[in-house]
Formats: sequence, structure tokens, C-alpha cells
Amino acid sequence: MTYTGDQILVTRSSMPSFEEYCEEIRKLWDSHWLTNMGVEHKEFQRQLEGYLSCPHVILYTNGHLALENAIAAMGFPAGSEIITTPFTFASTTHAIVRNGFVPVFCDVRQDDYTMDAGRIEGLITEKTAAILPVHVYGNLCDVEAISRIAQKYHLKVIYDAAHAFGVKYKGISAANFGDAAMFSFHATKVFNTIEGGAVCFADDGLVDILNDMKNFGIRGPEEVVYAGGNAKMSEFQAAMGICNLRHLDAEIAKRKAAAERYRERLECVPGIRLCGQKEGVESNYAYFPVVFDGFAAGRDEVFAQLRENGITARKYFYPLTNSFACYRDLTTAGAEKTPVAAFLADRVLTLPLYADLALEDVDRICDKLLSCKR
Ligand code: T4K
Repeated sequence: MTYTGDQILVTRSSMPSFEEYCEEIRKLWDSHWLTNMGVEHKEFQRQLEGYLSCPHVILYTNGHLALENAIAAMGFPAGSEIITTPFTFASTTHAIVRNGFVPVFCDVRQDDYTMDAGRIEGLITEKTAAILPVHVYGNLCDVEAISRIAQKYHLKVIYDAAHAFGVKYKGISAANFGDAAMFSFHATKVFNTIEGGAVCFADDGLVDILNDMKNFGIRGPEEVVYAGGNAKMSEFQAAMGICNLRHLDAEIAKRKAAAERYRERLECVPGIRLCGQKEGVESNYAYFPVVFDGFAAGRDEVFAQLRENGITARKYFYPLTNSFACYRDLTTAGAEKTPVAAFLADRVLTLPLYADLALEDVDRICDKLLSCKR
């Protein structure tokens, strides 16, 4: 790389002021209570249940363990199949496999890269227990069609909503679709708790199970009911969440301005495809994916030429999870089984997007991108 000036990375964590965070964690120095569901954890959980209008929010130390536990909590029989998509981060597929279940890969839609609901029924077998779609980039899946299919075949729906915190559809938060939804609060997300995550759901019967699973299965001082692990969110993570939640709407508004500028600059460029915008969705502007199909340069050339100029875009999500080396022996794997996802994975680039990205920087990125050549 030859560039020596200011680097622009794909994202940049949103943070409160140093003083605001110090004020929030002052009480931890007074109490010496640092983890195990203390006051900050309880307060953050209460605030999230209100913000998301969701009956239950269980906090986790990261999104991946939240998803693993959400799947485990459903009590599916051994050997069950779970229909999911390969156009996602490794976590989604790993969470299924690490629970001992078989991922069955459904292709995605051309316009928003979410699960193609029209292909789900063709993948259902007597072993299918659940559908695990991904609101990829914060794009809401076809929640209505997926819900109809799940009801018809008595399947559970667990959404990987890692990218969709703050997204609403017809005024309803992404937390409230499916039997459970998992959010990631990783440092790179629209809303972060440094590391962190949550499972959101309405069923009162899941509360004890999920709380037990994230805390060694300990229900009381002398009662252990489940061989659980440790996935608790600490007080410092919860304090970061409380601070960042105060600024979330302003952060999303700033992201929106940057995303709109990208759209203005790139929308009508031949060979560049942008994500469709679904009616009724309030977006969180989590990512800005661009698909290069017939542009003056291919995706890999654009990626390399931007890097030469100090701009790091990312190939989220290449490679597809169904082509990972660790799934080579899985009979359901193989990118050729999901041709639309394979097409997108070879052509997509997510451009830098974060709240503090100046519109001048968006212009600089677009200028460089539009000058890329083979
Ligand atoms: N499901 C889906 C669909 C997901 O996308 C994810 C996570 C999960 C489940 C699992 O949730 P978590 O268990 O992670 O909560 C990142 C994130 O680590 C990961 O959370 C995320 N998805 C995935 C899409 O991206 P990397 O390896 O690309 O991150 P990294 O370290 O290269 O960082 C990217 C950029 O972010 C850096 O260039 C600069 C910026 N950054 C990074 C860090 C770590 C910051 O500004 N601050 C930071 O602290 O995986």
C-alpha cells in the first residue's frame, strides 16, 4: 500500500464522551460490583426492553453466544436441520453447527440479499426444526412470508438480527419478529457495548432457560439445572450501552446523511447496483453495500485501488459460509447450491459508513471509486 495520508476504515466505533462514560461507571468503583448481573446490567436491560418495546431482552457478552443460546433454548431434537443463508458472517452458520444441528442453505434475493422466502418450502424435510434468516446489512427479511411458512410447517423462527438494532418495520422493532431475535452490540455495530449482544423474545417460558444458559446453569445458590456456559454481559459493557443508547437516534441520523450522499453519487452509475429499500422500513443505515456488475472495474480491483488511496472497504460477505473449508464435508454445503448468493459474494463491497464519516469523505470515496479502472 502506498498511501500515507488519513486512512478511512470501513467503520469506526460510536462512543460517548470520556466524561460521560466515567460518570456512568463511577458507581462501579463505589460498589466493587463488576459483573454477574449488577445494577448497570439490570438498568440497561430495562432500558432496552422499553426502547425495543419487547417483553424480554436477555443480555450477553457477545452476539455469537446470544445466538448459540437462542438456538439451544428451543430444545430441538438431535440431528435437526435449520434452514439459513450463507450470505452472512461466520457466526450464523457456526452457531447452528456448534449446537450439533445441520445448516441447510437457502439462496437469497437479488435486491436486498436476505433469505428468498420463495425457496424455503423446497428445503423443508421431516428433520427441519427451524428457519434462521439474517437481516443482513440491517435489511429486513420478508418477515411476513417467513412467518406464514413457519406456521404452516410448525417451525421456529430465530432471526440473526446482528445488523438490525434500531430497524423497524411498519413501526415494529426487529426485536419482535420470529420466536427470538439476536442483536450484536459489537464495537463495529450501529449500537455497541464494546462487545455484547442480546436475545429478544416474547415467550415467558424462555426467560429462565436463557438466564440459566448464560450463567453455568445456576438458578440459585444451591441449584444448578443446566450444563450452561458463561456468557454474561459485564457491568462495564452495560454502562457503555446505557451511554450509547442516549445518542443512538443522533448517530443513526448522521449515518443516514452519509448513506444518502452515497446514494446520490452512485445510484445512477452504470454497472453499480445499490440495495433496494423496502417500503415500511425505518433503516439504521448499518452498512452501505455496492454490487459491481458490468462496472469499469471489478469488485477486487475497486477494493485494491481504494486501499491504495487509504480507503478500506470490506468484502462482507465473501466467501459464503457454505464454501468455508470447515464445512467441506457437509453434504448441504457448496456455493453452487446458492447461485444468487454466490453471484453477490463475488461482486459486493461494503463502503465505509459510520456516524462521524464526513460528507466530504463520502465524496472523496465516491470520486476514487468512480475513477477505478481495470
Ligand atoms: N451474525 C452476524 C450477521 C454478524 O455480522 C455478526 C458479527 C455476528 C452474528 C456475531 O456477533 P458478535 O459475536 O461479533 O457480537 C466484524 C465484527 O467483529 C463482527 O462483530 C461482525 N459481525 C463482522 C461483520 O465484522 P471484522 O473481523 O471484520 O472486524 P475488524 O476487527 O476487522 O473491524 C472492522 C473495522 O471496524 C476496523 O477496520 C475498524 C473498526 N473498528 C474495529 C474494532 C475492533 C473500530 O472502530 N473499533 C473497534 O474496536 O469482524
